[in-house]
Amino acid sequence: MKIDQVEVRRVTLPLRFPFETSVGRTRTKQFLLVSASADGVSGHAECVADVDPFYLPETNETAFHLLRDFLAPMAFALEIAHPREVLPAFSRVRGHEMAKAALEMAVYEMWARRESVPLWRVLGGRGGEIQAGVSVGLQDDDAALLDRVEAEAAAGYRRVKVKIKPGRDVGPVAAIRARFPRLPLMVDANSAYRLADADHLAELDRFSLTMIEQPLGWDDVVDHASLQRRLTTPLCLDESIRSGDDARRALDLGACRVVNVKVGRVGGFASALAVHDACVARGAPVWCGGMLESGIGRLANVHLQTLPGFTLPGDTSASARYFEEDLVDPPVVVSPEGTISVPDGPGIGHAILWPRVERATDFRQTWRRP
Ligand code: OSB
Ligand code: MG
Repeated sequence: MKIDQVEVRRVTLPLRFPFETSVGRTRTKQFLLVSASADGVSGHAECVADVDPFYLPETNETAFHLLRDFLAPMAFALEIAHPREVLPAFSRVRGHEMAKAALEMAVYEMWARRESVPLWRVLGGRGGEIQAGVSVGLQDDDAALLDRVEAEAAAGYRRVKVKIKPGRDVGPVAAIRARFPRLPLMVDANSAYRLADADHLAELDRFSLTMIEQPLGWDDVVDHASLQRRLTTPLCLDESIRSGDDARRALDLGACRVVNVKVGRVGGFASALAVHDACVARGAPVWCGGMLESGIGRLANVHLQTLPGFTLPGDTSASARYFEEDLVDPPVVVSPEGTISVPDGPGIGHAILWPRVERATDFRQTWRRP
């Protein structure tokens, strides 16, 4: 198979509630929607880059540049026997995992549609359902935080993650624990601490958290290994893991005991599968993170989580937590038992609402194979 056409749109969706982390506050979701076509069949994927480079270095602008000037031309030159060949073909480009992933995932999705199978089948997963968790942003005060946690636990989510940052950590976590003694609970710092904060972070050990996600530098594993030796709570790495090799090195170094995988952060499905396999080989749990995706990216995450190493609930929650109107029909829903059912239709398995995508698109470019 040869790719005939790549199309990139810039899509803007209002978020129902602002989402705040230690690196900033997001009010609207803006992302690139990438479509790849061959022989009249198109596949679609969402790029997880943001308008700013505050979570990781890429932005929508850098991703667009990489797609137009490097990745689409490389993809057009390929004769593809399986979508797993796409990411290795981008290896000359260093970094830019989010841009690579968007195109690679679009080819995977197109492949599934060509074969008329659900994406999970191409990835080696299974049908059925997955467990849903939820990520709660920084709130104005502890009362608002407790209300949110209560609402999410009541909605059925199997574990709750809350964002922390210096000055908003031990106090809020103690308040949640006092009210919900048995709730599976974890925290995510998005790199807001230094190794010098180790004694302070060790105060979190008394709350039976399932893990502490990415407390230290976004590109660090060495300090995380030092910190892990001083904590009983498992560390989980997000930002620091951008390939299967990164996961192997981090686990072997003792920098974490759990890994968060985001397909977009690691360069695509082939790399996410490598992260998954590195974790399974070491007996480390892996779970799927989220990037406030629309239904298109959200469903890709649902399919990935059917692989056997995903033993923990991830950050994949219901569309309605984020968007008044999602781009897929039906939207992603979570059962009262905290599960999401895995679609069995071709590709991501839910219809894309193209009229809505059109209304949300303010910029588009199409490139054809020369
Ligand atoms: O660190 O996991 C993160 C959202 C945007 C950027 C980074 C992160 C997050 C989340 C939200 O935690 C996960 C979601 O609900 O999609
Ligand atoms: Mg995180």
